[in-house]
Amino acid sequence: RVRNGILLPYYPPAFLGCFRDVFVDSHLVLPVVMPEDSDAQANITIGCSDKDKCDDSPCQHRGRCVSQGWRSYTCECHRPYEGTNCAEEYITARFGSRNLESYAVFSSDHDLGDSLTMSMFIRTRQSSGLLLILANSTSQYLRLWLEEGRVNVQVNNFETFVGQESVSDGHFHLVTVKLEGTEAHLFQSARSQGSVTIRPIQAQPGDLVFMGGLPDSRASASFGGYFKGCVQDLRINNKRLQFYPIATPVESYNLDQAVNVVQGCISDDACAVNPCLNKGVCYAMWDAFTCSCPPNTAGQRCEEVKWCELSPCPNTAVCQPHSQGFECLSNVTFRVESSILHFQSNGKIERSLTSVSLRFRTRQSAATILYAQKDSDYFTVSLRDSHLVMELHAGDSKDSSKVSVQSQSPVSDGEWHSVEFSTENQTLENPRWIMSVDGSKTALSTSQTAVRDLDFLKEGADIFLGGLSLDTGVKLSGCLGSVQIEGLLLPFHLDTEMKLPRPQEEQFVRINSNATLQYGCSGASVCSPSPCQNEGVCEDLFDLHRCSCPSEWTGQLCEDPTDACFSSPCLFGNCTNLSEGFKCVCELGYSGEQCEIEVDTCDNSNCSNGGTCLKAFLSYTCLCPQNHTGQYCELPQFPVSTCKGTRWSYSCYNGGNCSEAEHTCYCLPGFTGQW
Ligand SMILES: *[C@@H]1O[C@H](CO)[C@@H](O)[C@H](O)[C@H]1NC(C)=O
Ligand SMILES: *[C@@H]1O[C@H](CO)[C@@H](O)[C@H](O)[C@H]1NC(C)=O
Ligand SMILES: *[C@@H]1O[C@H](CO)[C@@H](O)[C@H](O)[C@H]1NC(C)=O
Ligand SMILES: *[C@@H]1O[C@H](CO)[C@@H](O)[C@H](O)[C@H]1NC(C)=O
Ligand SMILES: *[C@@H]1O[C@H](CO)[C@@H](O)[C@H](O)[C@H]1NC(C)=O
Ligand SMILES: *[C@@H]1O[C@H](CO)[C@@H](O)[C@H](O)[C@H]1NC(C)=O
Ligand SMILES: *[C@@H]1O[C@H](CO)[C@@H](O)[C@H](O)[C@H]1NC(C)=O
Ligand SMILES: *[C@@H]1O[C@H](CO)[C@@H](O)[C@H](O)[C@H]1NC(C)=O
Ligand SMILES: *[C@@H]1O[C@H](CO)[C@@H](O)[C@H](O)[C@H]1NC(C)=O
Ligand SMILES: CC(=O)N[C@H]1CO[C@H](CO)[C@@H](O)[C@@H]1O
Repeated sequence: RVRNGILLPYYPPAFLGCFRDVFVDSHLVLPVVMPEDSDAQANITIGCSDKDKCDDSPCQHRGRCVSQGWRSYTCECHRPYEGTNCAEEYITARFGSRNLESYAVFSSDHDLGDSLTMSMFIRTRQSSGLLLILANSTSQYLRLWLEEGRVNVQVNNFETFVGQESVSDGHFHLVTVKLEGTEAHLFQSARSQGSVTIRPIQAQPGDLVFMGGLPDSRASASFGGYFKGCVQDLRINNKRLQFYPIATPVESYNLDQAVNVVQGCISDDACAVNPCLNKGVCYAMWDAFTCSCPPNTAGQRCEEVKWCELSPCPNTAVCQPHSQGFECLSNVTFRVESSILHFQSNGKIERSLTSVSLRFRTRQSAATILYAQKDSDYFTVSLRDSHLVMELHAGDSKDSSKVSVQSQSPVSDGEWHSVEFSTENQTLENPRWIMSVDGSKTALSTSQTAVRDLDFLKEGADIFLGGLSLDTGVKLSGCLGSVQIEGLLLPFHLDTEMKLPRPQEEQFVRINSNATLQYGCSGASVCSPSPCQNEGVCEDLFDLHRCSCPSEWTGQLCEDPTDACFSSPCLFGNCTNLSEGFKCVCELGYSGEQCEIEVDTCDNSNCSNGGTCLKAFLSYTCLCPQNHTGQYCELPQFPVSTCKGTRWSYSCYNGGNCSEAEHTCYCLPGFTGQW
């Protein structure tokens, strides 16, 4: 080191450690006790403690202790703590307390260049509001505001990007914006939320930092209005922007102005004007409230009454919550003798009617399910040829305003089917009407039309279920589930059957109050008495039965035996059961499919010469005419020829000739004997 041109001797750092038994000329120099204020004793203590100062955990709020030799330590504090022992916390500033417009302005006296890191803790429940603006005399070169709960960052009035995670959940979030050269980054806690390429900014002494809003409330409004919430430990680079200074000295910006900013982070009393309805009890939370709702109510403000928990429906029905009310859903069985149900709007229906949905089940191939009419407008849902057909005619009476759609597949199969009839896109001038059966796209039928809605149904139309109003048209035989027009039920139950009247404004009501209904869905009694014969088991398939036959029987009613030989079809023979019927093996003497033909032994008989064939068992005999004889009458029957021998005369029979020798005859073939 040089002072006044003279080179000073080099002094190493002061010794840190222990000495003992230091003698000078046999005098003990150290350790030695000296007066307290003695200069020679400075920074010397008795003993040789090598205890680490960090062993006592001096750093509070989870600050990290860094040991520095034996004597001292430093604390690395977590934000928002500060001070030697991290004992001090930056003081939180409350903006928008009691919904006042509040903001604070800081001025910088530092040259930041083009690298800037701004960070702060924020806590809010508002999804929008202005957080921070950095501005010089000509430009607001950094803007931060909340939109839909997420932080928006804009640099140089131009490059903008949005954080991915919402911060408006009522918890503290550390928000960090880094502008480095041509890049801007946003972090929430340690997680990156996005980045954008920017033109470098130039922050200069005298630039202003607006926190929570701008003095001009209209300018603030364009960023979602004034911020409502809390801010703590705001920093730009290493400088603090303190609303309320802490005791620990830190490098800070100057607070120029603070309007309606309040110390601390005290919540507004959200329960001051009880927001909970229906006798719900309000509990205040930070800038929010919850309602403890009495039973039967729900919703954030207990605004929904759970009507169904009051069991308002008759026991043949199921209660379904409905906006501001409830509906009693049930199925109804229609038979030829059932009444047709008649409905009308209660005159208070506001919504536009653009859809109809219903569930049904039938085996009828033709019937009217729903029919609605007002003047020349009508709407029908019917079965034709086992297919579902919907027809709509509304508005002026031109043919082009008629809609007719038919299901692609048959529906009269005894199964439940759900049908929806609706416009595809209300925003189009000529919306397409779509019928979807069982939600299947394949059964989707469309039609182009000028008919936009079914609003005539709410304007005094008569709506009938189960048949036409007149006695023409085939009445429905089957079941109907809930029928809804734009979500409004055509109720099978009368209000007088319910324990509570339905409270909702918009309703359809049943008009014919003395109609008798058969609730639930039951088919005709097709199995009692059982039509199945031979102990076949009857299965009810809804308005249709099926017989499950024992193995010996078959046919619709188990009336046919499976054994083709059951009826002994082979008259004279043995029967064999085959897949394609039976086969007879006939006894001798019989033929034919069923051995019914007795074999005619006289067919092609050999009886000749007019001999008559006489049938016998497996054989025949020939009855010969007089002039013939033999087995087949093949022989002529000759008279006796008389022969005269030398000694006496004799006779040969049956054509036999006299032989030259006396007493013998020449016989014809077939004959023998002496004569
Ligand atoms: C004692 O130590 C402190 C801290 O290291 C130092 O500032 C001070 O000058 C020392 N005193 C003497 C007399 O050296
Ligand atoms: C204001 O800031 C912008 C952006 O950093 C910079 O381009 C402009 O020169 C600054 N104006 C003044 C007057 O400092
Ligand atoms: C109507 O019938 C269907 C099909 O059997 C059934 O799922 C539904 O629960 C019934 N609805 C009511 C209200 O009983
Ligand atoms: C409805 O039609 C409008 C106008 O053509 C179109 O922009 C929109 O995407 C359609 N919406 C649907 C769900 O098809
Ligand atoms: C309902 O009652 C009215 C009058 O009480 C009667 O005129 C009408 O025929 C009845 N309808 C049925 C379906 O019983
Ligand atoms: C008769 O034949 C049919 C067809 O091969 C078969 O289904 C049936 O079981 C048979 N009946 C008996 C009694 O073997
Ligand atoms: C018919 O069946 C019986 C008993 O199996 C047998 O004795 C008889 O020979 C059969 N007859 C013919 C024509 O096959
Ligand atoms: C008729 O005679 C011929 C020749 O002897 C014989 O083959 C045939 O079986 C006979 N016919 C009858 C039906 O007896
Ligand atoms: C019987 O006599 C006639 C006449 O002489 C002859 O043609 C015939 O062959 C004789 N018959 C026999 C069996 O000898
Ligand atoms: C009944 C019959 O046919 N009789 C004849 C037998 O033979 C003689 C001679 O050939 C005939 O005269 C018969 O008429």
